[in-house]
Amino acid sequence: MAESLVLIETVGAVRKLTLNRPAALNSFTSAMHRELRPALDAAADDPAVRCLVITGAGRGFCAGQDLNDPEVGSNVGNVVERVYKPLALRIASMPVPVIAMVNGVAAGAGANFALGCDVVIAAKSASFIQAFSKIGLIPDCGGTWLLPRLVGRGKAIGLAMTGDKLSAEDAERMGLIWRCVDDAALSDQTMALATKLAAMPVKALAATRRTIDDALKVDYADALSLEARVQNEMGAQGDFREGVAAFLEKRAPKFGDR
Ligand code: T3D
Repeated sequence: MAESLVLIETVGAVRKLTLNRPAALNSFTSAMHRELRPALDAAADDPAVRCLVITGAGRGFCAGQDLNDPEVGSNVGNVVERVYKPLALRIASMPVPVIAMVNGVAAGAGANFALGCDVVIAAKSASFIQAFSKIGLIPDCGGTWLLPRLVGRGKAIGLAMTGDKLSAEDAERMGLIWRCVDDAALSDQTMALATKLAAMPVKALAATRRTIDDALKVDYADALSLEARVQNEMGAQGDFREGVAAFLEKRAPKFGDR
């Protein structure tokens, strides 16, 4: 039987997905997408999952679209609309925090797939490449939206036009990613953070992501109104009552909403 292109593991309340085509740096094929989408949907639908970690097998995270895939070249825009847009939106709408554990090179749609996650932790030896310009394309999988928001227009255009390799250390310095850690510490530090987030009020964490993204689209007064609306929703959740009660009773909270 062929090996799975997306390995699925569950560690406590953390679901870990590993892109698994190491010989081709885990570049995306149609077959991999056919496994990845249901794996993401299953994590979203499983109430026991409270944090998602995505990584790659071998020395790469993901080298973007597999350029050997027969679908490439036929109608690039159609692939972006049909595959990469829903993939990016799936990540952005996960009901739990999503961590990209970037173990190696992340290029093209693979880089932006990682950058669309809530927290990006990369090994020192990892790198990020907006490889699109080198083959006559523009950044996709959310790159045009994410890059200027993460690092500002100037750096975004520089990264996208040159397609230069950005080290994980520079990516952290630039504010493109959350943390760069020693290679040997990547897995432990990521899983420790995932376990910590999984024990937090994840419904509020997902609402935090959504509200920050929404606030970027409106003016200050509207952002303040948005906060009031979402806070109203959060204030009605069991997690808020539990958080306050635990604080007052001087005990650890036990959050359950999702
Ligand atoms: O139509 C549509 O679908 C549009 C959507 C586009 C979205 C995109 O993602 S466009 C961008 C696609 N990705 C790239 O252009 C990156 C191509 N890869 C590279 O530039 C380099 O591989 C890296 C800089 C990422 C890493 O370089 P290096 O020297 O560490 O590794 P390598 O030797 O180039 O790659 C190792 C193997 O992986 C190699 O195979 P081989 O020779 O050992 O059999 C290489 O061909 C393969 N590989 C790497 N990236 C891809 C790939 N095979 C197919 N597609 C890839 N994207």
